[in-house]
Amino acid sequence: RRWHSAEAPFEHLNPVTEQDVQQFASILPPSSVLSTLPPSSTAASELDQYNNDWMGKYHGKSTTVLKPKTTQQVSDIVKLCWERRVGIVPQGGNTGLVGGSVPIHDEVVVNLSNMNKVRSFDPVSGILVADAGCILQSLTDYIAPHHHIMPLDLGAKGSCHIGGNVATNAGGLRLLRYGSLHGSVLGIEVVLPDGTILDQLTSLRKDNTGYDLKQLFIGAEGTLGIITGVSILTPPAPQASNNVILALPHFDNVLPLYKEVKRQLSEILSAFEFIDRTAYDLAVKHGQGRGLTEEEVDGAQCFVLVETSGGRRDHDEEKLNDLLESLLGADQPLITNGVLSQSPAQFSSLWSLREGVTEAVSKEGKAYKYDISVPLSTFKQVVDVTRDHLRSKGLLHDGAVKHVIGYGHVGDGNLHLNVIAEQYTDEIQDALEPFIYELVASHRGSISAEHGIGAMKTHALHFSKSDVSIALMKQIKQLFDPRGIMNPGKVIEL
Ligand code: FAD
Ligand code: S2G
Ligand code: ZN
Repeated sequence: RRWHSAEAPFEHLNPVTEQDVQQFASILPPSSVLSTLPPSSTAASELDQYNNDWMGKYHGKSTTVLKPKTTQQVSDIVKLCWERRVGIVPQGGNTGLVGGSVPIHDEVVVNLSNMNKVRSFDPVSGILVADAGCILQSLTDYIAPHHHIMPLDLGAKGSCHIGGNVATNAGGLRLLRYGSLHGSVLGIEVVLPDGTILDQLTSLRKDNTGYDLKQLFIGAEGTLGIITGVSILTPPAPQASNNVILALPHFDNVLPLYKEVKRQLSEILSAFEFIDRTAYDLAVKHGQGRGLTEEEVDGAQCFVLVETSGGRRDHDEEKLNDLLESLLGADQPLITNGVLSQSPAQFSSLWSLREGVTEAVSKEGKAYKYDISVPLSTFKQVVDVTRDHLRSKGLLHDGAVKHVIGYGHVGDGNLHLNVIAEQYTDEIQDALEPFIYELVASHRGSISAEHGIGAMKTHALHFSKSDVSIALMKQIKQLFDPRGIMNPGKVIEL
């Protein structure tokens, strides 16, 4: 944030006062008002979990966290902030990774955790209508007995909210099979910056009546309004899921492997995830899933996790076994080994090797995360060029940068380039930015594939969006939030 005047969006905003807290207390039950200001008397330390992001990289100084239970309460709160020109940070599970979910200064945090009711589920159509504060895993558990699954899955499922997922247009591990939230979200209910409730919570598969307004809020990261309800189409649960981890001797084999796996598995392919060797070793080191044997990983430069989801376990297993046989039996095998899960426990353990990388990274050190879209063929080169760049700056050693790793969603062209350091320092930050953004732009990629812009990348939007696009985004922000109270300092630099 040292790159641009983060102060600009805050010049016209007011801090929360005791009178405001009294007003909030007249709208919400006492348990929903956590403030260090009277009449509430919350200790500042109790607000830490709301003021600090998941990585411990972004820190706010909010004095007041509000936890409404109803849409009307959200509307009344927002109306008050609108009139008082008090900044608001909408917050879900606070698992965001770009600093979007915590205050930059002392904005009010509106945390949706208390809005966690399922409003309806139709077991025939699979259409689920839920409060924004429902945790993704809770919704998964709720619809499982009805033989449906959520159309997205991500490592943060135990904490992230469906409202936060929609606000960030989260991608995740199932996008390859079930597509983006821009397709699966059918409707949303949003409280606009002036407190107006926009009820677009339709459950219609088709509704071609005017501009599709909900799309504006999907991925807006809380800068255009607070999502209070989501209507989403959930797919039928596969009768059988299986997975296999493949060890590759060279990264260059990933593309031909992806092509072959798509050809052979076709409609049952549901995930194709890449993990480089260091990412794999860190996942095993930090207990994220049972690793393969020394012999199975011998000489592997990277790994691919393949998941199938189909209608017949025996049919799918036959396809997977044929795939493995053909891969291992080829004249120039693309893989050195493959381990097919033989039990639900092993299925989860193989997934943990991929899903647990984020946790492992955060246990290993302080992560500089670059969630980027670049051509599949450049995944390894981008990681290697970044590592060489840090080495040329004398920063690649213990005490500064420990590792530079790559993993991610191959089918989405989405690489998670993570630089793991002992500490967050200006020297490392300045070595990485704008270097990485220029590298992404040289590949005509995107500086943010799925995690969004947040506070982290507002100054870098121009690497992936034209001036015309950014000007239109600013006009949309101006239209919905002319007083700039909704998540100020995030996504768009006004
Ligand atoms: P928060 O972090 O609370 O907020 C995120 C943003 O959304 C903020 O800008 C916030 O203001 C806004 N927001 C939250 N709730 C609302 C609301 N109700 N209305 C309006 N705005 C709102 N992301 C991926 O895309 N793919 C992954 O595979 C993935 N894996 C992850 C794995 C781990 C272990 C972790 C920690 C994070 C991962 N993430 C991933 C990032 C993060 O989980 C997602 O961005 C997630 O969608 C955030 O949801 P949340 O409820 O935690 O939102
Ligand atoms: C993933 C999680 C965040 C990260 O694991 O797919 O989106 O960069 C990431 O570790
Ligand atoms: Zn991801």
